Amino acid sequence: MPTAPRICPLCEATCGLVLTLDGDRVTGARGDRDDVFSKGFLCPKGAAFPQIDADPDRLRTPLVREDGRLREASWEEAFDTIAARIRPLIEEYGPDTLGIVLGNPNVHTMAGALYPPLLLRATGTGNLFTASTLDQMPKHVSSGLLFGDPFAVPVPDLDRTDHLLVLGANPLDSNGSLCTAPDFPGRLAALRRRGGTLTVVDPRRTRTARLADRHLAPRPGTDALLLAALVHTVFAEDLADPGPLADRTEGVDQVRDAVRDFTPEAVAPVCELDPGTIRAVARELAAAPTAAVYGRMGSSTVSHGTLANWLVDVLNVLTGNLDRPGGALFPRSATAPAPRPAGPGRGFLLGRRHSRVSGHPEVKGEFPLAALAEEIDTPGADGPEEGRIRALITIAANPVLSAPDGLRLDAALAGLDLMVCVDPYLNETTRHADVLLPPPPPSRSAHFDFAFNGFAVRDQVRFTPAAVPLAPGERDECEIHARLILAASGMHGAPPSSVDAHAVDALLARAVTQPHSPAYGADPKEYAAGLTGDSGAERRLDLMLRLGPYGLTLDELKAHPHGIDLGPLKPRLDEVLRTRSGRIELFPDPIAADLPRLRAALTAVPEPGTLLLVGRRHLRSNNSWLHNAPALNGGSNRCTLQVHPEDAARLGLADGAPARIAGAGGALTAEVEITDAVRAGVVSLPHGWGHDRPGTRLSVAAARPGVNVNQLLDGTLLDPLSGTAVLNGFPVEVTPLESTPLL
Ligand SMILES: Nc1nc2c(c(=O)[nH]1)N[C@H]1C(S)=C(S)[C@@H](COP(=O)(O)OP(=O)(O)OC[C@H]3O[C@@H](n4cnc5c(=O)[nH]c(N)nc54)[C@H](O)[C@@H]3O)O[C@H]1N2
Ligand SMILES: Nc1nc2c(c(=O)[nH]1)N[C@H]1C(S)=C(S)[C@@H](COP(=O)(O)OP(=O)(O)OC[C@H]3O[C@@H](n4cnc5c(=O)[nH]c(N)nc54)[C@H](O)[C@@H]3O)O[C@H]1N2
Ligand code: SF4
Ligand SMILES: [Mo]
Repeated sequence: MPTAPRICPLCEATCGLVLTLDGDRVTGARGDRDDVFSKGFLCPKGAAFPQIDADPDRLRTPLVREDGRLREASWEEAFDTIAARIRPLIEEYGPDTLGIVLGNPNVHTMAGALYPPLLLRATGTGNLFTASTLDQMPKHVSSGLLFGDPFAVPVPDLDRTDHLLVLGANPLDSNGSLCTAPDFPGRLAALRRRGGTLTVVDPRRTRTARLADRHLAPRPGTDALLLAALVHTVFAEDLADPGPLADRTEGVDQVRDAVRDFTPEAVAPVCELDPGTIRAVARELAAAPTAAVYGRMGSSTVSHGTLANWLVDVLNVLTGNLDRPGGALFPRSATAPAPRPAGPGRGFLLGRRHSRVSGHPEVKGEFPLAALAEEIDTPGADGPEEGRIRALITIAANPVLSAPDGLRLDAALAGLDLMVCVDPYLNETTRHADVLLPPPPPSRSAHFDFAFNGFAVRDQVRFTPAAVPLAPGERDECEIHARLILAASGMHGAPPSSVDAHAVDALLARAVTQPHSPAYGADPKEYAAGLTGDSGAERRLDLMLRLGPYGLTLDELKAHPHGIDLGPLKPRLDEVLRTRSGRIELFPDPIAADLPRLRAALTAVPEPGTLLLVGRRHLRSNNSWLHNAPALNGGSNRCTLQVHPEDAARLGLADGAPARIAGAGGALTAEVEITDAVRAGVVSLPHGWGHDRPGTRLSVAAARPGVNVNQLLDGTLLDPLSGTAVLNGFPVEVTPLESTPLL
């Protein structure tokens, strides 16, 4: 049987797969033992690639709404419809009448990396919403403020560290996030084998926590307090030792003053942890030869998410572990711009604009996804509805399930003048589309990880071409995006390649004037003529590789089908820092301004009996869109409410029986699963479920729909600095269903 390599696009680990092919069909997938990074690792999702790829519910042709119903259409009809309907709206109401929503799989496709920035520029809209405000935006804000670059995210040096402190992440099930590491379980096992220490902070005893030397189970939403107490202890016990970072950091003394009140004793009753244990964790961290502090979803999608993310790196700096081997380092991606000379940069600004309805500050050019519904359904106060969203483009996004209060968003989407979706499925969100543009299955697309190479625990670079040619009638997702840009910007009918040519020209025009660029002084036309690649997207990749820090070319990548290893992470703070001072700004003003809120949390001890809900991920799932693969939907991958035995007894909940869960945004019914894997006072329900809406085409998922946890939220709970929704640690009431009067 012929085989073809394909980087797995199903999570951030980016494992190399070997696909077995029977003609144009993918019949098998195994881990690629020759892959320079993943070395044969594979998880159940990767093994299910053939089923996911061949899902009969995937859309094969565009759909266009006619007389209220979606019907199959040609690509020409689809783009003609978009062009005819979007421009008049933009011309009448201005560019902000177009909203753009970018979902998670954009970081897993070449199209999603290369085209959405061009779409934004070409349409001029300021109404951008992405999954980042349901996820890692606090990290971007923290990095922007500390280092001057929101994408400068330090990554734990997993393979060399002596001590790893993990907060709010469960890489044994998620396979890692903002820490791209194929075979995370193996890498953690290796840490233990070489005598290293693993500490996990999580209100659930996760599979990751079970591996740990020490597991702390705090009350959800209190990581920032715990971290502040760790920082406090480091100062109080004279353990701070930033080493060479001392000369390159400002604000250390202000941080010391700022955390003075956050003693282990002060935070302990709120975190519900023992102060002695907090001190011990701080001492171990400081004493370790090298250590890395790493926080993810559970310390990000909480009400002090930005402060928690900031404190994570404050600890990395104070213990001297930032930018040193074994600590937390900045990966050097092959497509990042070649490093410019060290020195001050432009810094990072928040709140340059505010959202129309609630006045949320812009962050990285985005508004909170939790505020999308109100931006659509709230009429202008007086006169013209300037900036109200009447047309929406969603790309690889399912916010009806992934964002708070899906029912309100559902209704808002139904009231749009125009909705265009780029998505392979007719699902809870895309069922509202007027035009639905389906990309081909992943086996038919080339793959390059623009995003994840920048978060990888080892520098490496890999490209896999499409394993199977496009079927008749299919269009590459890059071409779909290019034609969408043309249709939305008044250029309908121009060749899609013109979008790429324009992008190449724009990038080169800048590069040839920059003395640090490999293209400095070159003739842009000649340089562009030398680019190789089978498509406009590939030529753009080739250009980025050539202009990148390793001076690679796409041809070199193609000559190495299992990738090129570029070595372990290296210190490179000088290349990264872009703050105005040219130093690490450890105590930035927006952080200082948010600290009183954290201080107030010191006295916010909850009422006895309060239940806080947290999420959980299952190895055989991925957000909202993999429940349609029979191999993944079943067994222990179920939408149950996990409840601690003490809470179950107190509330009269029985294992396997239905319970009513009520939150600020609504109520749900889910089956109770009694387990001491959640701590008392905490219940857990996974996200991405709720596949029972009419008008979708997800036959497997609809048979076991589950419920949408995000319906418990009303969209008002946010981390104010980053606009990120609080998805973990929000209050709910749980009652046995039998005792609830039927409405
Ligand atoms: N309560 C709660 N809510 C959460 C979370 C949580 O932990 N708890 N997690 C949050 C996080 S971290 C995230 S990232 C978001 C994710 O939120 P979303 O990005 O909105 O959700 P996904 O389920 O990833 O949906 C992705 C969409 O992309 C489509 N898709 C899949 N492959 C492709 C492709 O190749 N091309 C295109 N164009 N489309 C594709 C799918 O059909 C689906 O419609 O959810 C968030 N929501
Ligand atoms: N199998 C699978 N893999 C995935 C995904 C998936 O849906 N399924 N989604 C992908 C995406 S988009 C992302 S962003 C990543 C996310 O990757 P991770 O961040 O590793 O994912 P989670 O499993 O949500 O881990 C969050 C943990 O935080 C805990 N937690 C909740 N509240 C708190 C708190 O207040 N404090 C602390 N310390 N912990 C808390 C939860 O119990 C949970 O175990 O996973 C990616 N990989
Ligand atoms: S760990 Fe992630 S990238 Fe690797 S096979 Fe599984 S889903 Fe794919
Ligand atoms: Mo995510």
